[in-house]
Amino acid sequence: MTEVVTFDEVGPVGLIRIHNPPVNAISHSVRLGLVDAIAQAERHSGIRALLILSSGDLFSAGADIAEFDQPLGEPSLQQVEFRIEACPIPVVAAIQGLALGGGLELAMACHYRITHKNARLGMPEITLGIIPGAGGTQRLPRLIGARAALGMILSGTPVSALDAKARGLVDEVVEDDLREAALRFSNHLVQEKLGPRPTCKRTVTGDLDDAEIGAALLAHARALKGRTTQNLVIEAIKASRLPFSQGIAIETTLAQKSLVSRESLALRHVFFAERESAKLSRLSSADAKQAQPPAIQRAAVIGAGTMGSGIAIALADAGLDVLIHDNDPAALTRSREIVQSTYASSVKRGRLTQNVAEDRIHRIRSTEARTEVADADLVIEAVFENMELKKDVLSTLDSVLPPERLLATNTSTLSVTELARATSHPERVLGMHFFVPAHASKLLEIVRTDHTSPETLSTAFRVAKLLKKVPVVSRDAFGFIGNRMMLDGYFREAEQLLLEGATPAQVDAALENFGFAMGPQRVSDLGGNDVGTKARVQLFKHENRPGPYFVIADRLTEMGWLGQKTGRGFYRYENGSREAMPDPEVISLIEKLASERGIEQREINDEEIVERCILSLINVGAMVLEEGIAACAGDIDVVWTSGYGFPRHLGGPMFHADTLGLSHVLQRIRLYHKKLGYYWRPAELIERLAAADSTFEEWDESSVSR
Ligand code: T1G
Repeated sequence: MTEVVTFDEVGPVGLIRIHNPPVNAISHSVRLGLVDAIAQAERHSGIRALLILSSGDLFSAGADIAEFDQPLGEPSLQQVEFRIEACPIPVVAAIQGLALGGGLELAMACHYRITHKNARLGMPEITLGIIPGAGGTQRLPRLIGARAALGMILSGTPVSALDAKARGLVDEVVEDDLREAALRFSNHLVQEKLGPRPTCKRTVTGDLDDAEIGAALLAHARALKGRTTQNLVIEAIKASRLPFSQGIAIETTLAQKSLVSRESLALRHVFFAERESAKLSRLSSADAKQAQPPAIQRAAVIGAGTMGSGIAIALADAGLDVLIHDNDPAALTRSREIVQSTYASSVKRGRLTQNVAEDRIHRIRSTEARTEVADADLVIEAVFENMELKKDVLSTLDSVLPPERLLATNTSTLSVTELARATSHPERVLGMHFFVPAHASKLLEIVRTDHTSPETLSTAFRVAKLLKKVPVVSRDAFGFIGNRMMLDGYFREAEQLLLEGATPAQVDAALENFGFAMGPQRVSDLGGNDVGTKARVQLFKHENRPGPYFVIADRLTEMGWLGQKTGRGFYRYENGSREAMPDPEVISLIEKLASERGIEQREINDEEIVERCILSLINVGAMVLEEGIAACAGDIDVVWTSGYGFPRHLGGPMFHADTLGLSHVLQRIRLYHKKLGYYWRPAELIERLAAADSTFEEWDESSVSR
């Protein structure tokens, strides 16, 4: 009996417990343990029912994803499930917390399911680019019907215990002690002589015609844009109409196909890269590992603009008491309105109850007195992107805030090191760069300076975990990781393509077809073209960039065409709508700017647009790596997939580069270097890795030992 599975007898009930922290993943040793336990129970004549449950907060997070890249050890989860299903005595699964993927498949192979009321049950495989491969596409339709099963597997989002009961996925929902309730349930089966109830023997209810499949795909179109796994899911669920043994054979083939797909390799890369970027231990010295971050209950935000208000909401959502400060009472009023309307729409969408929304609104208090923040456990400054103004704010805060408290700035482009110099305790200062909308965007770029102390860094990681954000650490440099790559690579090249003859609509459409949520010109109009212009003004105080460098966006800013907020930018926006309308005046302006620079305009196809924008992103990404601004390529992929809308199913720019092959990437960059000049010079790191026929992934692995 392996230590990850134990077997006990409680009267006539055999109690099988999975204990594989942190998430009870169904690893090879768990599968071996389950089969051993069932065999033991079958040898024991007094055992009349079996109960499977888990230790810890959750039933199981599914198959062990870390095992996917190795040959699968026998027994497979499917074989374990066949064993359970064929058991001559009833087998009950007792679910607490979460039952996901293979964890839910294991429970569906049991004859009965009982769950705690707070549990959630789901099939998130599609978020990893795979289809359920342990009977999920065959047993789920038999339990809840083909249409509901398709919806659950395409969304990947868990359902609540009550919803699962209503759909027929579980037999009972309990309020109190799950183990006791499950034992009562199992004993009831014994007393009532209720035997096994193999799910595989059930028939699938409800038809699934093309219209319903089309409707289900439409419902998940945004999340599944550019993806293919959904086609395999549909094929597998259609097979659930066949006899079980035929359907499960088809599922196995399709699951194997999905497992080796590029889409799944990319999504699994992002899954683990997000967990790696959240590990402070990876980045820091011994003493940082010891640093125990202080408790955080009260937070303060300075600046009640859109970002400040969004950050305040994120902090309140994490259960903190928040003080938001601004000198301008009108700004505080507007902020209040933003807070109330944000929560009102969350209630309207059923994401929050009215009570929870009201509690969170009350957690956010506003003040005009900057000194009132002295009691806060952390302060985040989010005032206007201006060096002098931010320095003034930070020095005032520094004078009222006890020296051990974290002082963060939400600057997106200014030097955090220079800002920290305005304080007497630069060791407690760092950047906390939130992304629009601050309460919903997953990414938090944490910017450390050479002075930032390990304690301050670990507190920032603690805050990120509290806010359920994905933290990525950047060294302090212009634009940090994301904005540097966006400005010096991706956006810069998009502008160059406009000067050479492409239109904003063509460039945006090409990159949206590639998989970006929104193209560069539309993003610029959404954020405000002036934001980029101001960032460049700051940049040019310290660094230079060979021209043309954003001549179009800066001219639009000069003309007050700032984007959505002024009704025109790269596009026109009629009467406050968000729909981007092509603007012939912008096209003529671009033609004029191009001819002033002797740039001849020509037809440009979408392939060239995508290649140039993506390769420049990769090239600058490699420079960010070799300059030590990002700790590893995986971090860059996390930044771009969780903060800048780079398609997750391509794994992020650096993973995508590895997929393209670095020799090919280098060859193409050299071509553009020859054609377009200095700013296309290949990053040395790409030259080195290509020469060694290596990859960014291998570079990351070796960086652990560097
Ligand atoms: N396998 C292996 N490791 C896993 C894992 C899994 N399924 N789930 C989590 N981990 C690790 C994770 O890498 C981290 O490790 C630690 O556990 C804590 O995770 C046959 C084939 C459950 C909601 O997609 O969504 O079943 O970084 O930091 O924020 O059809 O983890 O500490 O070393 O994320 O509390 C389907 C994936 C698998 C669920 C918990 N299951 N996991 O979130 O902790 S495919 C999933 C999650 C499958 C079958 C198919 C989340 C969580 P480390 P964490 P968390």
